[in-house]
Amino acid sequence: MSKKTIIVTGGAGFIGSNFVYYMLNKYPEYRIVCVDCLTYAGNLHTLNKALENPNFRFSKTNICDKEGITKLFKEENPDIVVNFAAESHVDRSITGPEIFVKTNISGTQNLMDVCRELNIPRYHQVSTDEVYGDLPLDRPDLFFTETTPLHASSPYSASKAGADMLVMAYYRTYKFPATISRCSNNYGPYHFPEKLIPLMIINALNDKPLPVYGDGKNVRDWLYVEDHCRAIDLIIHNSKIGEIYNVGGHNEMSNIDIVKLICKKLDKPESLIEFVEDRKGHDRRYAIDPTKIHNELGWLPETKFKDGIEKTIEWYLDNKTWWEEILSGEYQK
Ligand code: NAD
Ligand code: TDX
Repeated sequence: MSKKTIIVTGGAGFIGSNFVYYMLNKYPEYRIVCVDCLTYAGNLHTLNKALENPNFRFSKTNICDKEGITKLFKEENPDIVVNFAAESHVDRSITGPEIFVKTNISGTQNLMDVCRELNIPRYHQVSTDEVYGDLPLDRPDLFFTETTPLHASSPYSASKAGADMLVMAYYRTYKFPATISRCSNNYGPYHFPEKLIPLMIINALNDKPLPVYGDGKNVRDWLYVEDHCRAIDLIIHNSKIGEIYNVGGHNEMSNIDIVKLICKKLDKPESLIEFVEDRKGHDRRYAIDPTKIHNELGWLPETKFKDGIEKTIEWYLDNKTWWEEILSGEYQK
């Protein structure tokens, strides 16, 4: 494998940091450059081990900053740019959509424009299954495929769908060398404690209420984060440009079942569960058909949910300082 330089935007967040570690470990000869402006969701402590690696560089830069991104990309001359940087929390997009449009759409446009100007050979957009909207609970036969029409429900998913449209428009108009992956819900280490699984683990450990939205019957298709990283690795190395891949492991679970499972694993009473007001526009069910990435690139998930959730709970038990510093706000200093 020849030596490559890969720029990973959003690498101080949940999936981006897992991807940084995955790539440093799998390709010790590669140079991995993380670009992240460290919003509330970015945590430099997450990258502590990577920062010890001479093949890793961190740059605190905003993906919307054209000058900053151009300067960095000129210095690094990357072979591939993988864009994870985004505002990612649906609830925050409901109370404040503006930053979602700015980062997720304009940021993507800015990155692609710089890549075009500098003739960077490859760009990958990390998207989400939420761009397809939702599926009814009473039609378990339905799944999202890559040709399912975009039908976003929240300002977050609309901003991700807008970015996807721009990426495909750049591919068609300029032959921009891009690919897109649309993954289902991830879980695993370094997941920010505003999202369902880490929030429930941490609240349960602290004997605090476990807020379940609505009736708790909404279904998500959960994938261990490392399986997502492997899918992106396969796409950036083996896929043609202009392709879109759905990524998901056929692991549908209702929110209430996940929360009950976490209570059981931590030996906490289900009486901690509190049903609270539903999320506005709450998507009912997500379910991915991953046939294309399996047939074309040989991808299959490797971590079963029962093992992944145990590893994840163990990680939160072993890394209390990581999340306690987030709860106290210390991590931003
Ligand atoms: P995250 O919120 O944990 O991390 C986002 C990172 O991006 C943070 O480090 C943040 O500081 C950085 N960032 C935000 N705005 C930036 C900007 N303007 N410039 C530079 N950096 C910026 O998100 P995540 O859960 O790791 O998601 C990563 C990507 O994967 C997102 O694009 C998201 O839409 C997508 N995705 C997430 C999931 C999931 O289950 N979490 C599933 C499918 C797709
Ligand atoms: O306190 C909560 N209680 C609750 O019932 C929270 C935070 C969530 N929920 C529900 C809402 C969802 O049905 O749990 C489910 C999962 O919620 P989130 O963790 O906020 O994830 P979701 O909205 O499904 O979006 C995630 O997956 C797709 C990521 O945050 C997105 O970035 C990704 O694109």
